[in-house]
Amino acid sequence: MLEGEFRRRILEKAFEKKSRVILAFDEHGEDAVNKLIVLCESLKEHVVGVKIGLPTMLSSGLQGLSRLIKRFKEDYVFIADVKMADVSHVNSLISRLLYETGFDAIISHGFIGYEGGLEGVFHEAERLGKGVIIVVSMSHPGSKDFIDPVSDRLVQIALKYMADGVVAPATRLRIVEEVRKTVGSSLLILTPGVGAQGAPYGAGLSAGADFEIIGRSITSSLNPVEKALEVKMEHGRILGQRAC
Ligand code: BMP
Repeated sequence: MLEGEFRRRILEKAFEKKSRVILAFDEHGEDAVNKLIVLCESLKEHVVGVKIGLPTMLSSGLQGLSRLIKRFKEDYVFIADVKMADVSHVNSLISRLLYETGFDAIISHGFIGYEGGLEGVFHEAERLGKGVIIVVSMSHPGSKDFIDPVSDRLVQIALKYMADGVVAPATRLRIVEEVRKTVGSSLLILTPGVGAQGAPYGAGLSAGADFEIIGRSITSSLNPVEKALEVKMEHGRILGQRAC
């Protein structure tokens, strides 16, 4: 399978930094971008990607984020977490704005389906050589109501349209294991839910994920570098076991 640029870069960074950590940043307010700059400066050796959420985008605007991404684009991959779920022409506009801001990949919901929905995201991604990541299950209990019963079909959509990866929860490892069985090495699996949401560091990796998305445990820590190192050490232990 043809490896997309986003996927190639994030795996390259994982190898260089010996890290499987994607930082989730969701803070808002006047100082949010400055705080993210400080984190980006200090975590360069330990984190492969930065996933920026809507609270930050809405309070800081895309211009400030564009400058930040330009400054750190050699150090990290940047993921826009907008969990897209609109009709195609709107998805297409949002994707264009985010990709032109400098984001390397966008997270979209899969339940909107392809025709007249996801196609807007995939077309923009293809046109600009960028990445798409599809949510196939979420870390909160309510995901069992509507999303989890169709997780298998969401994974199939991600495979069919050659997404770069999927998001699946470290809080429900059976799902991560199932997704890995289905996709083999065709898609990256990114797992949120570790740390602040209760799953132990390394839980996602132990179930076969490629990366763990970690937010507040690092961003709210008094010593983010120390916390990232602690996580990295646990990841190293688990990847060592996985290799055996
Ligand atoms: P934290 O580690 O602070 O709980 O942050 C988790 C991050 O992962 C948040 O940015 C959230 O939007 C995201 N996320 C999640 O928690 N669960 C999901 O199912 C999907 C997500 O993208």
